[in-house]
Amino acid sequence: MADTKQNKRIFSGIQPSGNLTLGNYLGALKNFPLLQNDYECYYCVVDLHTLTVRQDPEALRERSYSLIALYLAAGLDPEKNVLFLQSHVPQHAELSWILGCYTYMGELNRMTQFKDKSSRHADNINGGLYTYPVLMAADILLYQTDAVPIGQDQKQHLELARNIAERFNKIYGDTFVVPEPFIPKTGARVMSLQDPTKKMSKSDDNANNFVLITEDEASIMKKFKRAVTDSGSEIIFDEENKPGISNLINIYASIKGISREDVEKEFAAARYGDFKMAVGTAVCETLAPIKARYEELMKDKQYLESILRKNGEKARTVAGETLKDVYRKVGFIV
Ligand code: ATP
Ligand code: LTN
Repeated sequence: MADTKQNKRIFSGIQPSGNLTLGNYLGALKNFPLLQNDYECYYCVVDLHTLTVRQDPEALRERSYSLIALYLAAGLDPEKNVLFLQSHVPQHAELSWILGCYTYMGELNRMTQFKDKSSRHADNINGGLYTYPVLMAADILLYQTDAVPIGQDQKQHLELARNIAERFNKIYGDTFVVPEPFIPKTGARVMSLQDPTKKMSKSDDNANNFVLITEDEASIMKKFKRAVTDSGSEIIFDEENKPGISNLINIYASIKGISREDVEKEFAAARYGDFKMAVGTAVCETLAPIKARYEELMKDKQYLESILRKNGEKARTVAGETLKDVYRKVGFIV
């Protein structure tokens, strides 16, 4: 049979480590529903990953429900996508152990997210933080994933997953599909509104640096009004000399689904102040219905719970098949 998109698989995950930002939305979440009609999609709430940083147990549980509600609110149809929790599928941790034995320290030492997070959490540089990319590789490889929608910052981790898959396949014969990254042209790296040389991040201490998906309109507008811009007055994309304006162009292009050049043309005669307000308004228009739907969904935990239970079952079946094949190949009695 021809290899149609229908039997191609997508996998992606987001950590329930905080409220999602506009960066998470444009870099990842916004692209998830675009794939649901053409691919078999697995979207996971990767709760195991969050323990690399200390979590409050009750808050973590609440944020996991919250993230599933956001997946749905962003437009993911629970009948068409497998929406599930990582901790409901034990095969993630099991495969992670095996893949760890096929990953070199040298490879893990090169991971920039590890270097970055260990400098930010110097009092808790734990083993999980170090081996985290191996768990991410297990997440992806368990589902024989063809493509992984992610933001730019995860590209290095995806490269590692590819290398591990290729290494394993070479030793034991074809076992894993080697996944491709799916990184959007605009919105793949949304920068902080106050310091546009660093990534917008949900764990930032300064709330003026980010906009949350569920933030109220007045607050979003205020943050865009205060967003740092650059010297000069032209609205042109130049990341090196105009990081602030370039970030805003990128956000607007991604929200509207247009190119950066189109944004430059649309605002050729505009002033910085007007442009900032236009970006803020476009962001609010897109996020408002998502926020409203999210708030509705959060009132019905039983519904969210039922989705998780049903889909956990499906995910375990698919993951179980891959793991069994791996166990057999490495020499375990299955
Ligand atoms: P933290 O700030 O706690 O490290 P994070 O937001 O970087 O978290 P995740 O929640 O795991 O990390 O990210 C989920 C997805 O959002 C990933 O695909 C990631 O690449 C993407 N993403 C995160 N930040 C941005 C950003 N600023 N711009 C674009 N995409 C982003
Ligand atoms: N490492 C990612 C989250 C993540 C992920 C995944 C993304 C964990 N497992 C599998 C895509 C596929 C992050 O920190 N943003």
